[in-house]
Amino acid sequence: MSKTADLIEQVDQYSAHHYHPLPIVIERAEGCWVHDVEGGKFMDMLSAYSALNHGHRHPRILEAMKKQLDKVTLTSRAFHNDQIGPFSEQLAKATGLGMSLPMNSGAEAVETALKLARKWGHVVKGIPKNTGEIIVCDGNFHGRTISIISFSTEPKYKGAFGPFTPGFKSIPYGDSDALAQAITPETAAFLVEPIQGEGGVIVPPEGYMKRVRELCDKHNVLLIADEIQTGLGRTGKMFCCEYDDVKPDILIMGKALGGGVYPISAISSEPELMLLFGKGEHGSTFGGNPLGCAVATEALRIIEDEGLVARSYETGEIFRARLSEMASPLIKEIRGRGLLIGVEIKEEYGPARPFCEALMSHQILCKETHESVLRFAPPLGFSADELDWAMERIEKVLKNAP
Ligand code: IF1
Repeated sequence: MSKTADLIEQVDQYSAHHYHPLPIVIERAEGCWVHDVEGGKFMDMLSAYSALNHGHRHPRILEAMKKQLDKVTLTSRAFHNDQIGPFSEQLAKATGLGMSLPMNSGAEAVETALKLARKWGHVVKGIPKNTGEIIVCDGNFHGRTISIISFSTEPKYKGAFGPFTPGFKSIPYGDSDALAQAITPETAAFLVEPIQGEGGVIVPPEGYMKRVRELCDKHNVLLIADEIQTGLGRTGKMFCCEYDDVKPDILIMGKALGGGVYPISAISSEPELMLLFGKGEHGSTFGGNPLGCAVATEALRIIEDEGLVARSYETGEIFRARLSEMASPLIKEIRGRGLLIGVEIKEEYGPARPFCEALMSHQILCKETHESVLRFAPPLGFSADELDWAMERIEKVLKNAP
C-alpha cells in the first residue's frame, strides 16, 4: 500500500472518525504550500479555516516561538509571566478595546464572552439572576461545546448531545428588524459573526452591523462579535466590524491570533466590562501562557509590518473578479470579502465535495461548507503569481460544466 493509504488506515484504526478529510496526508508546509507524503505539492486554499492568515511556518513566528521555548513556556496564572503584559497591550492597540482575557480555543473564548455577558446582564443591567437571555443567529457557528451547540440551528451539530443549555434565542441572520423584535428586558447580549463562515460565507446586507449596533445601544444590550474566523485581516479589514465602522462591546478572536503554530484565543472589551470578572471567577490552565503570548504578539506585529490587511483586501477583490470573469455555468454566486471567499455551486450540479476532490487532483486544497459552497481562504500574503497559478487550475475544474 502507499504511504498515504497506510497512514490513513492507521488514523482510522486509532483515532475518532469525526471528520471526513480529503485523502491527502501532509508532512511539510511553508507559506501557502503543503507537501504530502507522496512527494506531491499543493496550494493550501483553506488556511486551516483562517488560522493560517500568516501562511505556514512564517519565519518570524517560528523565531519568536523558538526564542520563547528557550526561556519558559508555561507558568499557570498562579504567577505572572513576562509575556502576557506586552501581548495584552499589543492586543489593546490592535482592537481599540482597553482590556483582554486570553484563552486557548475559539470555543473557550466564546464561552468566556457568554459568561461575561450573562454576569453583566444580572449585575449591571439588573436582569433577575439566571433569567438573562442571549440572542444568536440562525446558521451560526461558534464552536463545539455543549452550551455553544445548544444554540446551533444545525441538526448535525446538536445531534444526540442534549439536554441543552437554556437562555438562548435564535433569529434570522442579517435581519435587523428580527433583532428589534426579539429584544426583551431580559436580553443581555446579541452574539453574531460579521460574516457567517461555516454558514456558507454569508455576507449580511449593507449596514447590518451598524443597525445592530444602534439597536443594542438603544436597548442596553451587549454586542458580541465573533471574529474568530473573520478577524485579523481575513476579510480585508483588521476586523470585519470595521466595514460598518462598528466597535462591539465584546470582540472574540482566535485562530490566526496564534500565527498558525499555537492555539491562543481571547476576548477584548473596555475595562469597565472586563473587570466584572472577579478574581478566581474564570480561568484556564494554559490561558495567557508565555509561549502563546510571545507568538501572538509577533503574529499581531507581522499583520501590521507586512500590510496583510491591505493585501487581503486587494487580492480578494482581484480573486473574486477573476472567479466572476470565468462566467461559469456551474456557479450560482460568489460571496465574501477580502480573502474569505465562498463559491456556491448551482444545485443541479450537485454538492461541492466532488469539486473539492477534482481541485485536489489539480493541486488545489480547499473545503466545502454547507454542502454546496466551496470556500477559498488562502494565507493573506497570497501573491499575484500564486493567484495566477491557482486560477489556472481552478478554471480547469470550475469554468465549464463537467
Ligand atoms: C471544526 C469553520 C467549523 C469559528 C467561529 C468559533 C469557532 C470557529 C466563527 C470555534 C471554528 C472551525 C472549527 C473547525 C472547523 C472550523 C469551522 F467555521 F471555520 F468552518 F467547524 F464550522 N467561532 N471554526 O469559525 O473555534 O474552538 O475551533 O478554535 O470544529 O471542525 P475553535
